[in-house]
Amino acid sequence: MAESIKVVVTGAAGQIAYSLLYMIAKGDVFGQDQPLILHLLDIPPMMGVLEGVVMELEDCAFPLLRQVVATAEPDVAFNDVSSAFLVGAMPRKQGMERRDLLAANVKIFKVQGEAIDKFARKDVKVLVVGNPANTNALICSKYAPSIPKENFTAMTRLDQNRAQAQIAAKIGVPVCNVSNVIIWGNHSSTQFPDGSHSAVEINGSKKPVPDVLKDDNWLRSTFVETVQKRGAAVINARKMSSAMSAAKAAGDHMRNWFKGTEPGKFVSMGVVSDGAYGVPKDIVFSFPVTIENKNWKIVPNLPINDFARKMLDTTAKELEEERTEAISIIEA
Ligand code: NAX
Repeated sequence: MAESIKVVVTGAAGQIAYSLLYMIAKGDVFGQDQPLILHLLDIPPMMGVLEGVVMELEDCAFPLLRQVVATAEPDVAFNDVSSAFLVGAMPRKQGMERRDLLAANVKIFKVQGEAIDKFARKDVKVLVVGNPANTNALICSKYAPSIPKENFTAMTRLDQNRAQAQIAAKIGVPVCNVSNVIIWGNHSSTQFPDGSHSAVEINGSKKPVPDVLKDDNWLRSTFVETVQKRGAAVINARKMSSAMSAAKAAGDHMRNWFKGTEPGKFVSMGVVSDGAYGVPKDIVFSFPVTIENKNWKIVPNLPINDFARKMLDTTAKELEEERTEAISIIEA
């Protein structure tokens, strides 16, 4: 059997982590032949709850789980880790302004970036789930200059999975028959869920989704809005934000990063923009990517029509504004 790898989950006492830790420890992310040491980070007031989570992990008797380290110290949590799920973040409280939320999170992701820089493996793969995920990932990477910026990503996989499910339901096929749905931009209501390059397998043959649907209007309106507002719809119904589906998406994101994407398929990840598709550099923007040998590559040369151009520009603008605000907080 392979040597154990260390994996950290922050916000480990929270609701997403409760589902995510199960998936990781069971072998659904890094494989059934990969033993694990789990590092769980949360804040001091949550250490009691975290103790309960540790007990449950022990009681699951997972064959792959070799050790669990629960801590409130970033230096301990990030020590020697190969993979980091940054789930913990300051939630938006009533009466809190956007800037206050950003300020609280800039502080958290600065501290964690510094700890990653000092203590994590240099090839650590970082996935930021905690919101505002894209800008948090950018800040984190800025404070970890010894780690390649390609190693910092933000989660838009939940949006992708939601989009894939909407298209599958509309056509009436199993969700696994739909591929290559794209989420462009920010994990926010400005994101652009794009079904125009997606494909569907029907009776063993693959067809472009727009040709099967024959309803571009749906793809540009109802579909986009449903995916953009799906998080709010779940909160309305459940009185709590998406957790099981968010954990599943985080696992999907990291599994693809470690194990690669299937031939002919791509997935969406928030990555530091290199200027592809006319997107400004130095923002964490969700692009379609393929992954091989743990390296992601933005899918090149997809045609971008006028509608898509407008959508890409809107979400990029929001990310530039978030970056400006975050940097002004840091420099204040
Ligand atoms: P919970 O409030 O249940 O859990 C968050 C946990 O993070 C708490 O235990 C808290 O004590 C901890 N925490 C806070 N500050 C911390 C710090 N500095 N270090 C370590 N831990 C810290 O939230 P949950 O529902 O699990 O959601 C976590 C984050 O995911 C939120 O920011 C949420 O907005 C975000 N989401 C992101 C999604 C995405 O697609 N990118 C979708 C789901 C989710 O809304």
